[in-house]
Amino acid sequence: MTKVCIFGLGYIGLPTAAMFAANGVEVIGIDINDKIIHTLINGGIHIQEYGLAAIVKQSIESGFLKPTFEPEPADAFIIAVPTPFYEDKRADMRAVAAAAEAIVPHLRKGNLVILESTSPPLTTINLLKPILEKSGLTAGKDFHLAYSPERVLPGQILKELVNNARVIGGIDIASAKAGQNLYATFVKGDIVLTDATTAEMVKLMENTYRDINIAVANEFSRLAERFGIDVWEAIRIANLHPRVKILNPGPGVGGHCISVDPWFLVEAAPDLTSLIHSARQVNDSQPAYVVRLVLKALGESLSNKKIAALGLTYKQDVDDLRESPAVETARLLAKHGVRVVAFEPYRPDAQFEGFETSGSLEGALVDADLILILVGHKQFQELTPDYVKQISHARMIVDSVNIFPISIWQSAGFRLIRLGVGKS
Ligand code: SAJ
Repeated sequence: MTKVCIFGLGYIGLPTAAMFAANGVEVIGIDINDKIIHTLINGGIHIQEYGLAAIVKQSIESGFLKPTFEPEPADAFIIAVPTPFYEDKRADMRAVAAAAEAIVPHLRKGNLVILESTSPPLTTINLLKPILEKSGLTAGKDFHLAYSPERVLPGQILKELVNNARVIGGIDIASAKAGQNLYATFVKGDIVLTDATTAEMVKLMENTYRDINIAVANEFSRLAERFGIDVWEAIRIANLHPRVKILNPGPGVGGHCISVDPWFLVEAAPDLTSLIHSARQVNDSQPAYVVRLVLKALGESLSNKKIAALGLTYKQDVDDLRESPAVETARLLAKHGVRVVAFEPYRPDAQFEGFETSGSLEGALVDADLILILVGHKQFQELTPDYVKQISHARMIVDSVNIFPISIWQSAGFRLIRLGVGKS
């Protein structure tokens, strides 16, 4: 296969496009957002991801990657557009359907169509196939159709795209094999073939499993506070057991994957998903839990108090703000009447409804009464008591991600309150 059309130049589509282009495949990269297309054409990039800017620039300069709005006939079509949810948590599949419709006029015999976007079970067969067959061609007979979930971790996307095992679920064996043939261009990990619905479930199960594991860690943190112990110490010791791997509590679960995907299963089979549903509710209520911790620390009078909220992205050392529990926490806190000034080093210019932001760490810290750590960015891990003392009179810290060593900060005169620590 020498020419591929990729729909969606976001966190997955763009790195995938660049990997194909870097390996000599002609890539037509399609996006509906003209800011993205123009940024790319002009040598820039709209995503911060380690190593990505260089490989994208090189691919565009070499002519192998062409960012544009319109698809062209190609050997393969890959759909990597977002699948968010509506307010009521139902999957919003409009972008997938629109990409499929855009493929129809260009679909030829022998083509391969692959869906990468995380989707509810049966999407490939029940949503994608009928749209593509409007072309007059039959899936499985005239063209190949497969689902191949992206499974890369933001922050390590390029490495994981190449080295992770890649699942390819075909609507038949020939479709799965065509997918294998395509991804073997750059994938060094195992390529595992299965059917389309199994591949859809694999992706949803992976992220749901992680969500539930984080939910139990969050519930453990609440129990630890009630019973006067340090959850971080308890988890460390429990994880010495050879078959236990508890994840970390925190302000909640964000991002466009783990906080979204389990809802696809709840929507598809509400009668079978009470555990999955509860885990989502536990993780979604975690910002309110952190807020309670802060309010308790501040005491009675909240007006005239300023909180420096450090970190707004959905996790450490990425620039992605989607579904971020840190943003939700800052917003909830501000609703209680305290002044919240947040600083996000990866998005210093971002603005939010409901609370203030500062373009610099100093701007957030100055005049603050309490420092709230919401994301464990490396920059915050490196903060020292001496530095903070120079800038701020705040001597109270609420650390929701456990990045500040208690002994160092307490001996420097700070009151450090950590999520999940009853003794504090
Ligand atoms: N989090 C915790 N505690 C933890 C680990 C994570 O509270 O112990 C929080 C993070 O802070 C973040 C959220 O969970 O808010 C999700 O972060 P993550 O690092 O667990 O996962 P994502 O969303 O960045 O990427 C996940 C990955 N899936 C799994 O690890 C099973 C990745 O491999 C997927 O490709 C990606 O979802 C996706 O696109 O679906």
